[in-house]
Amino acid sequence: MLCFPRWRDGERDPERGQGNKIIEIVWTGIPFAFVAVLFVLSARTMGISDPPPPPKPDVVLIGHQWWWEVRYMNSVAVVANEIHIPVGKPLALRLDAADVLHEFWVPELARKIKTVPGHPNHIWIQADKPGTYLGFCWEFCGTQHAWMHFLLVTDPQAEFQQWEQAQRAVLFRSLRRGAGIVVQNVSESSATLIAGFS
Ligand SMILES: [Cu+2]
Repeated sequence: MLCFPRWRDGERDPERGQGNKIIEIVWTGIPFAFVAVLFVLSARTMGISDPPPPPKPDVVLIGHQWWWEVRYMNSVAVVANEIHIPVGKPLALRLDAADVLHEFWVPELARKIKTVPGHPNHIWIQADKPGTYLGFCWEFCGTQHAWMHFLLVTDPQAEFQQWEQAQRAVLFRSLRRGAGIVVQNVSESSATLIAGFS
């Protein structure tokens, strides 16, 4: 409408106007309202899709050259290269790296997220049905990077609890055996030391 020429012979130039407050308020207010609505919608969606992590994560995942360490914070179970999670429960994962950059990725269940030495990252993960998924390290992290796969197994709640308790029992058995070996070694070396002095 503004570009359409309306000129007839003998007609005077139209009046020039400037500083029309109403027009300025309208053409500033409408885009501002659009941007404000988009901002609120985006902030709300971001909060729903990736909520802030809790102070204590459920699982800590540590990338090593070239394997994954998985620590369950509630049960103190520790496993490697096989992550189990319960179906229907969102879990907060904290991701650390022991040596170099790695990247956690389960294409069917979780987005890519880097593990950075000294800078923990966080991600929420939730499964809706039982299954087994293949996960990868997606950051070149050294000569054996291509083999740095892992399994993500989603269990029904009761099965997950059984699995977690079993892993915890394995850990405690190993610790007890380790403590026994230390005690035995200490007493053997003490005996050798005492024999050497006597
Ligand atoms: Cu890698």
